[in-house]
Amino acid sequence: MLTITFYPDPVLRLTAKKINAVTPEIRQLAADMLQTMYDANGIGLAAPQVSMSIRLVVIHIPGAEGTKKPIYLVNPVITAKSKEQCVIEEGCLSLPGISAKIKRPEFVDVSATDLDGTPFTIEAEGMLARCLQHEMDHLDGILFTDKASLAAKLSLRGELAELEEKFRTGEPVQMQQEKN
Ligand code: K1U
Ligand code: ZN
Repeated sequence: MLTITFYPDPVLRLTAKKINAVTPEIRQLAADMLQTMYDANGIGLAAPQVSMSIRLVVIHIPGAEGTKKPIYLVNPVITAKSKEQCVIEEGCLSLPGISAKIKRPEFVDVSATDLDGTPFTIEAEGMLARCLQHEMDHLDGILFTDKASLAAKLSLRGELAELEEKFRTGEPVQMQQEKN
């Protein structure tokens, strides 16, 4: 199990590096990220959230409208996004206890490489489109709170300041609904 990095760790603000080759180490990291995501009850995880500043994302959205199986994305790129936008409540494993309604494109097309080095594309809508955008923002050092409305940003100020203080003092951060 990997350790999830919390806001405001500077690694979350870096532009992650492109992966040049899918090595056994990258495959092992992807497997460990997936297990870490499951243990934290998440639906997605980007490598910077486990302090690895590389362009690797895992996503598994359970349920009938979900992804059925995990998706591994190496060097993902959004190739198209819809003009239609929608508002969905987002959370983030790196910002435990914080959520906000965020407006983003409703549909996106994403190109990436899988763990065999094979290119693939996804035409995504709903929660998958949302999660892809959220995770790919992590690769560019962007957090969902950056995209919140001004009113939401103001109301989140106290909670963000609490996480900043815990980071400064080293006080442990409580994950939400963490599995035992
Ligand atoms: O990147 C992350 O921190 C993972 C994040 C993904 C995500 C959730 C919701 C919208 C966009 C992206 C999470 O998995 S947060 C925890 C979670 O499972 C969840 C939270 C809110 C709604 C649905 C799921
Ligand atoms: Zn996140």
